[in-house]
Amino acid sequence: MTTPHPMLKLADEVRQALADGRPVVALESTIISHGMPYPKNVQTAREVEDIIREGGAVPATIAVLHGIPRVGLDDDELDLLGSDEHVRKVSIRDLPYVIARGEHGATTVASTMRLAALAGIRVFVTGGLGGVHRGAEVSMDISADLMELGLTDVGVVSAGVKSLLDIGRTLEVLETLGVPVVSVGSDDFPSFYSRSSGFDSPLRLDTPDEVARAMKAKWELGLAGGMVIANPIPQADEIPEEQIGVLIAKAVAEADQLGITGAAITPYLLGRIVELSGGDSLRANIALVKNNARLGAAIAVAYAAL
Ligand code: PSU
Ligand code: MN
Repeated sequence: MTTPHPMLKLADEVRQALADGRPVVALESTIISHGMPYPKNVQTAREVEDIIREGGAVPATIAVLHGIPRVGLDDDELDLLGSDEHVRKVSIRDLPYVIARGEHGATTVASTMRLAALAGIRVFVTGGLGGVHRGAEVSMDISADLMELGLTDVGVVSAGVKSLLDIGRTLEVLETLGVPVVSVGSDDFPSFYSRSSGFDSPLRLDTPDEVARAMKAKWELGLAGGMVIANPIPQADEIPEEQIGVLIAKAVAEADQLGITGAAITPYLLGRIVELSGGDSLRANIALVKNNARLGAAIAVAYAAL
């Protein structure tokens, strides 16, 4: 096992599991602080941790609290992340800042991946990945999540990429960065609320064990960087693209009009889509994160057994 980086504070349970080589699943916190409204966000975070435990792995939610990168949080800490308005959205570039200032930070996919890797965790569960924003050929707004996937050895389970992003260009950038994009049990690459995005998945695997073996092969070969493990939303919870696409387009147009850019854009769009869908998008979001937690736990268990 890797010795956790000394600047991180690990929960005892997480530290012990890693020392024993038992399965651990990392979870991000931007989804809690900036991805869902309170109190559903905190309730979901707890339920997701429970699902990971039921799946035989130890959950490790990652965030920065009082300037300290933390791996594994208790109930009160999850509540603080979900309710305190001063929790900053922290991607890779923001980590030094919140640490120096002793602030609270909710970590994105990129910064959660990095902190997970520094702790020695190989599997991470989230909802949706950041990617290439629509219009990025002018704005150059490409999430640091993609760069991090090219660098850091963590498998990231998500429900794919929201169609508020440019999915085709996101897949192209991932290819350039050498990141395997694997859809589990599907030939289509999923688009978060919908089981398909209209794009074929670059790769397909069908079982947690196959995914674990692909991760192991990658890193044993010294191929640095992560893996996108795309898990389509369950059929019963899906919102068809025809239905959600209109609302997404409306939210994107509004953001454009309001001049919202940079780190604020994803949280704005997520919140607006919840309003425009009358809560349907939030229900789908919660269902897909739980579905990802089930798969992520199974992959972590399979990986630990290799
Ligand atoms: N996509 C979602 N839900 C989310 C996010 C993205 O469907 O909560 C969050 C994740 O934390 C992701 C971040 O890493 O937004 C990407 O933000 P940006 O595009 O600013 O890098
Ligand atoms: Mn951005």
